[in-house]
Order: sequence, then structure tokens, then C-alpha cells
Amino acid sequence: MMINRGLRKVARETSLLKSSLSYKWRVSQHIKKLPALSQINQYIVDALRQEGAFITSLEALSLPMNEKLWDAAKAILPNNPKAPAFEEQYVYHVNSAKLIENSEIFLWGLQEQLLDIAENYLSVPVAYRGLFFQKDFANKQQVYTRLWHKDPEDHRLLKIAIYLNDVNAEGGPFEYIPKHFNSKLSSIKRKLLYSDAEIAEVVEPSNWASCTGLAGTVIFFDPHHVFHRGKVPIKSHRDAIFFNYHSRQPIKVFSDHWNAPFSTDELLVLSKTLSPRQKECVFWWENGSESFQPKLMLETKN
Ligand SMILES: O=C(O)CCC(=O)C(=O)O
Repeated sequence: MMINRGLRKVARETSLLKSSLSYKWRVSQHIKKLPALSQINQYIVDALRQEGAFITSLEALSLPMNEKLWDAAKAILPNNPKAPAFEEQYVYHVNSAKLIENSEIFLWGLQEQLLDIAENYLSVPVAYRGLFFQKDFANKQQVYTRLWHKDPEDHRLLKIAIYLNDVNAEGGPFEYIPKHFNSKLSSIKRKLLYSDAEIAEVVEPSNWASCTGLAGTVIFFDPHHVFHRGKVPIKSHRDAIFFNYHSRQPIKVFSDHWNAPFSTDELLVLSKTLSPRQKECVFWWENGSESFQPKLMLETKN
């Protein structure tokens, strides 16, 4: 038993090391091809590198598709359930059919400016993993992504969260521990999820960053490099969209949502009007005649 566990650990660490060397090689090959950034976009990338996150708003970003995104979100929100369907349900995800009817939301995440930010931050060609449009219920369940964690999928990840309603301290804000605390946090025993008490032993709660904000708040963050969680909403629910990006050869992806949440056929429908660059981001695992087979992790519960 002990020997098997030891062998599995060595195999895991060897595979991670190989993936890390491959990532470094791909970065060195791509560095000269990175798109130029405007000053504000460079500022976002720098903040992601230093702090692990950057908070702004749709208004400040002023992206061409903002209005279309907002109209599409407004068409979906009234049809979301008012209450959880079963006692333990803490989050509801809008299904792919509704997202295809309102395809502007998927397309918002593929705007050139966002792909430029993602490509510069990841330093390699981008995989666009789609989005989760979700409602987090105020039902006091402190489970899964409401506990502190780091996402394991790739060496660098980018998520962009948009709040669709006002989110105060009791409405389930996204929270993270700024990156410079990582050295202190490296002392805690490695596992997937941590309680408030376990994190508070190492980093005082006054240092936790709580992203409260009005509807239209946008948060760029790297969930691989910062501990983060959705704080349990106590008084009101939270409506939000999370867009996801990583490299085209991630370490591993969750088996239940590696197309997040679309099938390949649905992605084909959504991609009809896309540019070649955008298509490559969507069908990231295809590379000419070669295709990358992502390693799959067990299903998540969210
Ligand atoms: O719900 C939240 O605010 C946290 C989401 C999260 O953990 C993630 O997207 O990795």
C-alpha cells in the first residue's frame, strides 16, 4: 500500500515536472509573438502577475460588446430559478441551450482585447474554455468553491468574473488572498479545500481581499496562483458570469466541463462567425492534424 502510494506520488510529480518544462519551452517559443497591449491592458496583466487579480468595471473596460452582453444577460436572468431545487443546491448554472439562444455572452469572452490580455498573461496561445453563467443561492452552504482553494488545471489560468447584480459583503463576493502571501501559505498541508479557520491561522482575515461591487463589476484573476473562494451569500443571492482561459496544453481539466458547458457540436454553432484566431481559441485541443488529449480529472460538484 505504502509503496503504491509512493509510486503514484512520484508518477504525479514527474508528470507535473514534464508539463512545467513543456510550458516553459512553449513560453520561450511564443514570447516574441505576443500581441502589443494598450497601457490599461498592460496594467491589468501586470496586476495579475503581481497581485493575482485586478478589479474594474464593464464601463471602465468599455468593450465593443458590453451592451450586447448586458442585454443577453437581462434576457436570461428573469428565467433563473428563485430558489434551489433541492436542499444542498448552492449554485445554479444556466444551460447551454439558453446560452446559445443568447450567444453574445459566449462571444463577449472572445473579443480581441480580452484575447490579447489572456495571451500576454498566459504567455502562450490561448484556449477559451467558455463560461459559467451562474446564480449562487443565499443558503449558507459552505461547500466546494465556497471554501478556499487554488485551481489545478494549468500553470497559469485566467478567469474573468462579471457581477450581474450588486454584491455586498453579505451577497457572496469573490474573495482572494493576494499573491504575496503565497510564501506564508506554502506552509499549510496540501489538500483541495480549506476552511476559513485554516487560512486565518496563516493569513489574518484583514488581509483577505473581498471583491464587493456594483452590477457590472469585472474581476480578472488567476485561480491557479491565488487562494480564492466565493464567500457564502447570507442575505442575497449573486448573479455572475465566469469566463475561463488557459493554455492549449493544460496540466489537466475537469472531465465534466472541459467544453464548459458546450458540446463540440454546440461550439460549432456558436463559432460560425468567428475569425481564424477566435476559432483556434475555441477549438484549442485541435492543432492541424495533431490533437491534444487533455488529462481528465474527476467531476466537480458545481
Ligand atoms: O464563486 C466564486 O466567487 C469563486 C469561483 C471559483 O472558485 C472559481 O471560479 O474558481
